[in-house]
Amino acid sequence: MSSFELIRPLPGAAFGGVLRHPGNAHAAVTAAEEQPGALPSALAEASGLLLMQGMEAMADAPSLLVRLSRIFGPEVEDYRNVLTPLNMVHESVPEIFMVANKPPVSRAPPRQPEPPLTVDGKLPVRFPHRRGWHTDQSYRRPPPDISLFLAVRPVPQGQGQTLFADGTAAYEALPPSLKARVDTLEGLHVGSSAKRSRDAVLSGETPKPLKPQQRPQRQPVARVHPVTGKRALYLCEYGQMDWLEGPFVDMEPGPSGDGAALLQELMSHLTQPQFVYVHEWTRGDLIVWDNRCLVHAATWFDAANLEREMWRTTVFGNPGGAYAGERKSWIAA
Ligand SMILES: O=C(O)CCC(=O)C(=O)O
Ligand SMILES: [Fe+2]
Repeated sequence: MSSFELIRPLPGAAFGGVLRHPGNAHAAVTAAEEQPGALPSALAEASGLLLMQGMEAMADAPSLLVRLSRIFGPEVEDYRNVLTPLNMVHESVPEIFMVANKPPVSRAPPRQPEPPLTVDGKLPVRFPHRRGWHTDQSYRRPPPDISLFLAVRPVPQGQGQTLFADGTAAYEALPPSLKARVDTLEGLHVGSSAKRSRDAVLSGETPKPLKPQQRPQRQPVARVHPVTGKRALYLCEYGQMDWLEGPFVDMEPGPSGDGAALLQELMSHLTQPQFVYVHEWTRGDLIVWDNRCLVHAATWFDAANLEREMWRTTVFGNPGGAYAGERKSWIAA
């Protein structure tokens, strides 16, 4: 008998699920370790998005988050190995990346969309009204599989949400001609430190000479999921694509090229409200998301008056056959 029950979909969305579990974080992690296939199959069944509630005990026992992460794949990122500034890494558990607005992390929230609400008074989700959509660390090859995100100190509901868009459903809903086009297309992804984002290129910043491990990386736009075999749109937008030579390989580059127009079309298709789930955080919520088939975006919160602290781990090692045998692009040779 499984100790877990998957309730699908997530409220207000067409995908995702709530994973009911035995009580608290200690019991849930122990049960997950006893049935190691249960959580990965629930994740696949829920199209790559799982919510586990009541995990607040992890905040006092951070290694529980790492134990739970190991169930989802072969390797859990040690953030000391990926050139992450150390102020963003948990002081005693280096597998935990801290997303927080208080020192020592001091990361500011994204700006509010302009205007802050849609014409019908809703939270904007669709690109380009909503900015910041991405899939984690797509600037590396092979890219990571899964992220786990724990609300240690969320802000009150109505701000500081995380948005998720279902790349599998969005791919399936593409018109046949566009589907055929993206099936062979590659995107060019790059980290923000390379100064090749759309904003950097538009402001005429001189691109930085790149170390080999910072170079833009090609990724399939229609990525085949190694577990489900389904294709999903795999893309980012202004901040995490290479706007100098990309955003797409073998298309006219730059912010006003044909590639830019296609990216605009694909990202606004992918982030339509029918493909999006908006998560309002409660302390102790843990969300597991599959970066291979979903994109996500953070939203604004009132950082002058509120503190928000979230912990993230990254699981990798099962990127799919297209990456077989590759060495890690982000580690210096
Ligand atoms: O702060 C959030 O809601 C999401 C941050 C994010 O994109 C991440 O940690 O990968
Ligand atoms: Fe992210």
